[in-house]
Amino acid sequence: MAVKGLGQIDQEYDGSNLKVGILHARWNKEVIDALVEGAQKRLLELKVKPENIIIESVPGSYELPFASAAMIKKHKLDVVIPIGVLIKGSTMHFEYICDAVSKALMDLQFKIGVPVIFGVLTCMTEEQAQARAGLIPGKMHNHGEDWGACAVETALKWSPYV
Ligand code: DLZ
Repeated sequence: MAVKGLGQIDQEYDGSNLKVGILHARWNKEVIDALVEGAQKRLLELKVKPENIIIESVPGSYELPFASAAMIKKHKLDVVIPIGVLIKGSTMHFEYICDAVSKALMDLQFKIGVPVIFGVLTCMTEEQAQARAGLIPGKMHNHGEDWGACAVETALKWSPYV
């Protein structure tokens, strides 16, 4: 049996008072669209109100950290889910962007006091990315759903102590 993945959450969460941002890059659109849909579906299941799910976009993953900070302030968000899909090419571009973006997103949450979920896939192939967005039947689940659940749990459980 596979052990990977978030699986069941630890308790039933009620996200009805939360304001959640989904900020997605537009590179690798097919995969992005599925991940955004997965995150949105899970947020709604955890009772976040549709009008409190704000979706905006940036060109590529490199723009996610700066725009996440701006989006948190602009919409007074309780949590943001930046979503990007980075796929390795033939140069070092991938390594630099993955490294910069993951570090900037980690740092942002401490600076701004709002949780930032890590919704960035860093894949060696397109197929790996499609699998992680649930686009290859029977392979893997849609990781966007995990990010939606992480957002609600983290905002409700930990934000009150910041
Ligand atoms: C330039 C670039 C490349 C090569 N690959 C990706 C990718 O796989 N996924 C992604 O989200 N963005 C990519 N980008 C665009 C950069 O993230 C960024 O938008 C540009 O370098 C402009 O700052």
